[in-house]
Amino acid sequence: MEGNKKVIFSGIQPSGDLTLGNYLGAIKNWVKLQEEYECYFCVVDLHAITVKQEPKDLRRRTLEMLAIYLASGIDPEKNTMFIQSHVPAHSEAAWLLTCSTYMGELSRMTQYKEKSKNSGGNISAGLFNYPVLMAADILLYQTDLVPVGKDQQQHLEIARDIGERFNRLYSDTFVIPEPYIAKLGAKIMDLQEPNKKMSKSGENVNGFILIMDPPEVIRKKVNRAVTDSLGVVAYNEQQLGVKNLMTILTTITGISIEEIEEKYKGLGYSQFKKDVAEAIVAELEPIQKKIVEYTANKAYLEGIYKKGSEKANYVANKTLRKMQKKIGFIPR
Ligand code: ATP
Ligand code: LTN
Repeated sequence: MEGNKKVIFSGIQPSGDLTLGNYLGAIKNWVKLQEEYECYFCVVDLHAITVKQEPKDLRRRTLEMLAIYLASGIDPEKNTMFIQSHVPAHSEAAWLLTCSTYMGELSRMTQYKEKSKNSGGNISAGLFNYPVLMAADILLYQTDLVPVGKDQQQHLEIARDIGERFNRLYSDTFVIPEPYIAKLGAKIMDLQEPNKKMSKSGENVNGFILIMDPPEVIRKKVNRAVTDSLGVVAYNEQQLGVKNLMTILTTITGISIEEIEEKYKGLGYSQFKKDVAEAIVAELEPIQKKIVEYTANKAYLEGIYKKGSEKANYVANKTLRKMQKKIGFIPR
């Protein structure tokens, strides 16, 4: 811990275009938390290759992801931003932790079960081991808090189990992290099938909004979002589509659910949808401009990820050395 601030670690895979779900469920919270915590924000390229990646796309997306962090308001002076593969301790710690992780617990992971369904039978051992690498990411920085969307809760639980087990086997080594899952926005739903999470790998493009979608596309997608025939803007389980749009509006604007219900009483969905679309456009447009600027400035990005990896390597290696020593390896 530095300056008594608690430590935050989080990461996003550079494996596809980012959605409004990723932004509201993860990055927007990071921006809020950065003042209070010592933060590490990582682009997890080692995780991305658990499924097949085109090398040139992976390269482009990794830098884009860093540009998105910056454009969203993560301050490079206050936080450590880095690329996971630039800190070899992640791969090494993942191996050490793999050796005290059970096949049984890994095979219960929902994300593994879901993703291996779509892999056409060739499931990589990396996909199976994914949660151990994620545990290594988190534990190496003695992390207190991990801000993620709801879908990552199970991975956080196994990271805690892995850390606790190592502490028990070899004496106290790791801080055991807590998840930080926001009350609102932690699970943005698909606009076409509001019982499913919004995902960049969703089949219907009208179901997700990408961070880089132009304003007219955002307006069209929100306008086409599935609602219901009740015609009342209300927050409940019978109106999942409307509930999701209300969640998006409240997460972006800060206007409470009650205020939204009050404001649209008797007005139907048309004005409501227009306002949701404009809120998203107002939030994303300035970020999009900055993403384009940062992406074009390769030298600036390089400066940030190099400085970030220096600090990250220092902190991660300290923990890794402790692990090696406790396991019984001869010091180098
Ligand atoms: P995919 O959707 O393609 O399976 P992913 O978006 O879940 O991938 P990541 O890009 O690594 O995978 O997710 C980054 C962060 O975004 C994580 O913290 C995750 O919990 C969060 N997140 C992803 N989808 C949503 C969503 N629909 N709503 C809120 N948060 C989300
Ligand atoms: N599995 C996460 C990405 C991730 C992560 C992490 C998140 C990898 N390592 C460490 C928080 C902390 C996902 O969102 N799919």
